Amino acid sequence: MAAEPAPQPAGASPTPETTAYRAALEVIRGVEPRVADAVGAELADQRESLKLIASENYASPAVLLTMGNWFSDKYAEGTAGRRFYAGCRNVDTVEALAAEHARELFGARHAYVQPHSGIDANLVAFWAVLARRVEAPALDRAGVRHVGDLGEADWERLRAAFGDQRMLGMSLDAGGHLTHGFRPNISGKMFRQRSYGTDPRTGLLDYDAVRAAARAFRPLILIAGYSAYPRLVDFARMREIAEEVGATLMVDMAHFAGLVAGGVLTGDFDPVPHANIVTTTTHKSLRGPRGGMVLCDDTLAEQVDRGCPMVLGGPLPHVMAAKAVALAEARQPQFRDYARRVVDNARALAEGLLRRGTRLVTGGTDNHLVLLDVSGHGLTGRQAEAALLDAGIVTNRNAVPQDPNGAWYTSGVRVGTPALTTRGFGTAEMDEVAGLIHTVLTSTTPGAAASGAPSRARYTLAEDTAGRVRSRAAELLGRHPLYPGIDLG
Ligand code: DSN
Repeated sequence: MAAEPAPQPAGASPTPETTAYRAALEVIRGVEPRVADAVGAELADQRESLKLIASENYASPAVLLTMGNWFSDKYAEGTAGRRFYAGCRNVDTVEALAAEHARELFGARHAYVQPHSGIDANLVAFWAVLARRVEAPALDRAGVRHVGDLGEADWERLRAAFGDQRMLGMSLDAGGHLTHGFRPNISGKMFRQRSYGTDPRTGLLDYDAVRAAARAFRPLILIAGYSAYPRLVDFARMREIAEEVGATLMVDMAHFAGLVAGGVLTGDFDPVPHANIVTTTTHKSLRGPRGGMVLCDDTLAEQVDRGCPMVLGGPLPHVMAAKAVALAEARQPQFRDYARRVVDNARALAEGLLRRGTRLVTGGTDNHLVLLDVSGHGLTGRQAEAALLDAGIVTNRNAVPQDPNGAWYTSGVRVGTPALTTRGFGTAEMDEVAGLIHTVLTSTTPGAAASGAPSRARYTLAEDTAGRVRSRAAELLGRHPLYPGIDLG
């Protein structure tokens, strides 16, 4: 990991991280020992499992430590230099630093680092695009103060003020995200949504089909980005399509921000020069604290900066400070090496799975994630996810295109390499991980419900197989200790 000290030899004096965390846990233990125990147990769990959740990572001790301080006590609505509260000079410093690092790292004109999550970042972006469209008087006529206060009748009034606004995004089963206009998310209430999918023969994005959908639907926002698509997206082509139909191109790069920051996704595959507005989380491949961020051009900057209080609660200054630290880390040359290794590892994992006979959506990967179609093993995603967890391999089930098992049981399992790459795993080890996954999938048999009918949740995996996989995983994990400088005693 970046800036990680070597493991401590026995008898050596504790590292600063060890001292810091032991002291912190002692203080917490004095108030609620069960929380201190849970914090310690979480470190043990993370150390002992093969973390393959594509959206997770391990932030550096510097990033983690930056979040635990008195910045948490401060209200700071507004933006640096224009606050609704007094006493924000230190918050101004960290917010401005985070924004400056973000602009430099991504080559963006403007950066807004307040969003608390990816959903929040997307909401800020939607709002900015809508607000630029209709301007403040229409918002006032609709009586909008805070989205959280709106009831269904308010939405009707609001939609009337905005007109019939439309969003075109990637379908969920092709790898799109709930916040890209789907009904369970507020974006599905703000916009009429239509989806573009992938080519059923190849699983790849079909730009001609996206163009045809955009011409027919004429969206206000064309949204690109994904949480389960294992290939590159050509953002230059997406911009051309957006321009042709007068849409704003928004890219949600939450999953692959680290690959953009690390210079792996460049040219047509770097969203920042092509999109009008880009959103991201900061905790996935970017390896920062849990949070979000918006990058945009000058035309949207003023509306984006109104994210709080328009749609966001008060900023989290301790997290903005940690974003500044993480973004500073991502500007170091080692981060470029990390990003390249994430992709090399994903490719090695994909090749190892394919060689052993597991089906992959699109037949491989170009980024940090791999989507397994486990139906060839006679399993649902839910059965596979649970069996893998029994063997110490943490993944998440995910729909595959046109999934007959729907979004709950699914036919897929999504895996990704950002976390294990941070631990130091290389391509040969990822091939071994592919072997462990394959062993579990081929050793798991689907179970039956109490009625005798096939179950989409029950399964059997022999304990000795799970144990063998766990012990080989432990050997691999032992080569790359997590947070080697932290010894909780
Ligand atoms: N929950 C994230 C993921 O796992 O991809 C996306 O929001």
